[in-house]
Amino acid sequence: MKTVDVCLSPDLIHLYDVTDKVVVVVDILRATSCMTAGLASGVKSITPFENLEQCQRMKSEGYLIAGERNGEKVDGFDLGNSPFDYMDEKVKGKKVAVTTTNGTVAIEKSRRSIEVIIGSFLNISSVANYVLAQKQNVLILCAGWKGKVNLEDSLFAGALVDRIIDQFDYETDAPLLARSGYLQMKDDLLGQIKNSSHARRLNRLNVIKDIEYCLTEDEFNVVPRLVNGELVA
Ligand code: 3SL
Repeated sequence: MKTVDVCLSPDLIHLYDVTDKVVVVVDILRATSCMTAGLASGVKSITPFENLEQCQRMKSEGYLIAGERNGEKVDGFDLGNSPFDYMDEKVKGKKVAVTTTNGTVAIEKSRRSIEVIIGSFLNISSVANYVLAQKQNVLILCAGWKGKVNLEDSLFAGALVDRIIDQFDYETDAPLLARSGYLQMKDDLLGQIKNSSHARRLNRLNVIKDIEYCLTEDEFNVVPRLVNGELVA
C-alpha cells in the first residue's frame, strides 16, 4: 500500500527520504495559495527561489519578480505575496520569479523527490485526486514559520490526509495528529486560524482579506507541478 507522511517543518526534512515520494508543499499563508491562484488564473509559470538576489536578477530576463520577507513586499519587486496580486490582469501570460520567507525554502528542500506539487485549500480536492490517482508515496511538507510548526499548514495537512487516508497507510503518527486537529477544528477553520501566530502577524499588516481567501476550499481545479525548476499548471 502507498504511504502518506507529514513533515511539520522544512527543518525536519532531513529525517525523511524524499527520493521515493511525491512531495506536496504547503504554505497556506500565503505562498502556495498565491501559486495556486496565479497558475489557475493564467500566470504562465512561477519559478521559486530561496535566495532574494537570485530572484531579483530574473527581472533582467523578462520575469515579473515577486518578493516577500516577514510578511511584507520586498521594496523594488513587482508583486508581493497576496493571492490577489497573482490574479491581476497584468500577471496573466507572464513568467513570475518568486522568493518568500518560508514557502520557497520548502520547495527548495523538496527538489530530490519524485515530484513537487503545490497544495492549498484553494485546490485541495484536485491535489487529493492527483495523489490518489498515482502509485507513489506522498509526503506533505508544511512550510511553517522559520523552521517552527504552524497551525494553518498543519491543518491543511490534516485535511488532505482525511481525504486520502482510505487508500494510504501512514508511516509515522504525524498524519494522525494532523488529521485529528483538522477534524476537531474543521467547522471553524477561519476562527481557529485567525488566532494562529502568522494570522496575527499578518493582521497587523491588514491582510485579513488574504487570510479569508486562502481558506476557501476548491476555488480552483489545478495542481501546480515543479517541472525543470518552474511551477506550471
Ligand atoms: O513565508 C512565506 O513563504 C510567506 O507565505 C509568508 S507571508 O504569508 O507572505 O507572510
